[in-house]
Amino acid sequence: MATSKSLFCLKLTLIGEAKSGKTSIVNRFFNDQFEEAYDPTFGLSPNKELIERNGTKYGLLVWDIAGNKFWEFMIRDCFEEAHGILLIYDVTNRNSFLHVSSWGKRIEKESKNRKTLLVVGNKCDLEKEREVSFDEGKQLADSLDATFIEVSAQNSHNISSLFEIIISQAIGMNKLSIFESSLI
Ligand SMILES: Nc1nc2c(ncn2[C@@H]2O[C@H](COP(=O)(O)OP(=O)(O)O)[C@@H](O)[C@H]2O)c(=O)[nH]1
Ligand SMILES: [Mg+2]
Repeated sequence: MATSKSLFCLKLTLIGEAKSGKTSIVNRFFNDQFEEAYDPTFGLSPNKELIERNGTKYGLLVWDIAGNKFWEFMIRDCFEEAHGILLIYDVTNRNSFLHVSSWGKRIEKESKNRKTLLVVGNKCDLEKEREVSFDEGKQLADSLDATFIEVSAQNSHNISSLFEIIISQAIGMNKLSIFESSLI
């Protein structure tokens, strides 16, 4: 039972190739900001906020993980711990799509308990440079039994919907852990 000092803790992890826009999506959602310049994430960057849904308070923890091979060992730990996983690719970069496709299959195979998964095509503002169609993204999501959404961290398109979907699906699907509020 949650006490007034404890909260349900909802943990989300972002997975995606370097430069797919993970940090930008988190920055847009938490701070409503966007940086044009690329500043690589080092290791693991946790973001946290208190949210309330249907009269219940939750501590939302979002792990933004560096997208290169060196940090891959951490991705496994984070996805095992997470209630919800955002698989992020850049619609203007086919490699980033193949990257999340292989991560999605790994998560399906290796994960001990069932996860809430969202496949996210970012940078949909760059329509002229698109390399991955909406239908391909949707097909990947369907094959992983995941929801699909296209977003833009640059112009905010669908960013709040993306978090609403993953938060409500993760709350609906998981027995969330209780977390001491002093840690949030
Ligand atoms: N046009 C456009 N550029 C974006 C978008 N999201 C991120 N970027 C740019 O892509 C680069 C990489 O973004 P970043 O969030 O650091 O990627 P990360 O390595 O996955 O965390 C940065 O230069 C961002 O400004 C987007 O939605 N649209
Ligand atoms: Mg980053």
